[in-house]
Amino acid sequence: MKNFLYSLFLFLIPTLIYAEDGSKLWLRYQPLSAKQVKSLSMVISSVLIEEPGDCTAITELQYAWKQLTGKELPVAASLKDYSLVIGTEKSKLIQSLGLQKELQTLGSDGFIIRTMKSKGNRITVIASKGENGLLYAVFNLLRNIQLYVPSSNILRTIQLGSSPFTFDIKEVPSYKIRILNHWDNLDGTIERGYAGHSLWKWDELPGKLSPRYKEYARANASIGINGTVLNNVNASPEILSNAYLQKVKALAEVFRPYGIHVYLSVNFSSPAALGGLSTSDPLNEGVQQWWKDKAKEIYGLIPDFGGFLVKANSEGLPGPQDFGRTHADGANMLADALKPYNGIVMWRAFVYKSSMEDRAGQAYNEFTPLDGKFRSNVILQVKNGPIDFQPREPFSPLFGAMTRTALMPEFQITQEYLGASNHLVYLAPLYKECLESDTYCSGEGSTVAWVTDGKLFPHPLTAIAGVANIGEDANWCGHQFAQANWYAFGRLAWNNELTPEVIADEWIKQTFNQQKEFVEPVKEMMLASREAAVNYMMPLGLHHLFAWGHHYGPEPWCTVPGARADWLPSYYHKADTLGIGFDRTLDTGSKAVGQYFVPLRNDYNKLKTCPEQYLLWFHHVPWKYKMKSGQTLWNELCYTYDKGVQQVRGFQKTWDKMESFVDAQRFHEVQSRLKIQSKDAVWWKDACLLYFQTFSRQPIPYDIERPVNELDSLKKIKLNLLHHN
Ligand code: GCV
Repeated sequence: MKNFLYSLFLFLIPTLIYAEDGSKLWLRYQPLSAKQVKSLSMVISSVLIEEPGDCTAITELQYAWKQLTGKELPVAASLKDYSLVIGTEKSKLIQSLGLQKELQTLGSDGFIIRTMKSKGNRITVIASKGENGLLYAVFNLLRNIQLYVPSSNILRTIQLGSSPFTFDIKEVPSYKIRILNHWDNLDGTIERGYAGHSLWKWDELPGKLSPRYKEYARANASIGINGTVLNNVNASPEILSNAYLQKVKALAEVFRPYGIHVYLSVNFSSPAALGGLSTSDPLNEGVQQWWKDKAKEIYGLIPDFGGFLVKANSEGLPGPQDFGRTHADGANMLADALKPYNGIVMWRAFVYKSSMEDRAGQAYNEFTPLDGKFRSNVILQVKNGPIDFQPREPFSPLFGAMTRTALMPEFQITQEYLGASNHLVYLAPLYKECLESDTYCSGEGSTVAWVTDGKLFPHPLTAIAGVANIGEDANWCGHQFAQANWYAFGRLAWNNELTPEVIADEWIKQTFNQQKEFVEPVKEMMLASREAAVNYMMPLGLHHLFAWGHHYGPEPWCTVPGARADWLPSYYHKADTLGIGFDRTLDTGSKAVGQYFVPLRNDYNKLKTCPEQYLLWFHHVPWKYKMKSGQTLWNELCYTYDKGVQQVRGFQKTWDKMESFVDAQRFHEVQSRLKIQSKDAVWWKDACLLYFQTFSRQPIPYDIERPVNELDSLKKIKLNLLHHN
């Protein structure tokens, strides 16, 4: 019996060690070895707290220190060798170290981590203007400890300062507001959410607080996110009722210690729908007063409330145009109501009417005439591309076109068009591609990043938004690797100069392990994954080939009687016997290319100079057109789809080899999702090639994998997933 129990115990050890469900995200704080703890103590061995003891930064530091080293970090009463000194500019000690002037340049969230000498002691100082900065600094320090200490010798490897063994870090976030948009409905469902139901338990709030609220706040703070819009942009007026505001207040109180401000999406017709007014016309005094009263009520409950996010006159939602007013009239009316409390309005530019006008050009046409007409506390929220979060789009031409209006990029973290939570698609390369795009609005170097982060146009407001992929699943995001997209969004919002490589490296090491044999191949897989998805879904500038409603699988043939043309794939691919692609050129097309600055306008306009990744976005191209590779367009399309399939097969091979490096649960979850992705990639390839072949009338090159599906059977697939267009 004893022997049996002993063997059972031995058998269970690995399971216990390896039972991981991903719920800890990148905040796992894996214990360091005794040698590593010793190395660390030769840099930091006590903490001198120049802040009130209940400061969140200290709590997080102590918690993590215990996890990493097995011990509390001793609190020192006075300065000692190897002290970590933590304080804001108000601290006498920080002032005596001569940091005050420098801190003034860092804004409210920036910080310094610096190794210095003081009275003969070698100390590391964490300093900022306010408490939020300290929190970000602590998370930065903890990240660096995790990334560098496990390498053999900390004294050699933490060379973050000007000389070895020192920290010299100074960070100021790229954007003032770094915000998640939750498309969570009040009934607990999430529009385009693939990780279970909403985290927000509206029925239980405000009385009951799920422990996950605090975990959510910690995770966000650890990557620098400082705002959250709790509800769907397709907003129910109900969110502004007092009953819901009480619930929002309860959440705001949990998030506040982590520097996270709460924002709400509002329905433009709330004055009528909720307030019982006869109109919601923004120029009506009663309506204006209603919003002012509502703002007063909100700020009475939540003094640090951030403001409103508004989707208006878009996809059937109400807006100022219903009353013959402009977007500026609508946004300014809300901005005036929020102004006394320093609240802001994020007004979405995602608008398109059911008209014959090219959808890709509509937001630009509606908004550019309003440049300079918005209040200073309004910021326009612009999706990265001109259509709708496709696997690849050129950047939205609104970036750079409205120099007198603050503009914020909106990215999608949730994978509406990228295989939901089944596909491994690391999105940092997509975000970065947009941020790095040169708009040429003020000559070369006017990147989307610089246009929006205040470097080029000094707007008082700078912000960036990501549509969250978070739900109540244990691992938060559905797919273990989808956590990397939440992480990457936060890190890029904090520092838009970081590279996808660096972010992936950080994420893998904190989320899984530090072993080179694991980190390198997994990183390579992540970095290739977005391009792979483009390849097997919509290469060469193809877009919106998705199935009606759920946007998961391919349906390039889709027809729905009475449907809006611009909700159907054929509107976008325009395949016929001559060729394929949307002609947006100046002479023969929709002229949308004219919305870009020179030289892009000219480059995109000409078939020969248009980058091939955008070819079918801007041109209707003959099937036999010679591509740069020397292949015809048709062959190139076939080879690219096939490449996408092969890439996913490669990811499977990579992952299967990683079994010994990962806990069983996470290994199997990822493995099984890669199987789905692999099958889906073939589904995409067969569906698109077999369908487009009916137009090209060319054989699929014989050296690539043959279709394994019949077009007719693929056409019969009807997935029973949610949603409208
Ligand atoms: C929240 C696309 C999505 C919709 C989404 C909309 C938007 O159309 O399919 O689900 O609605 O974008 O961004 O407002």
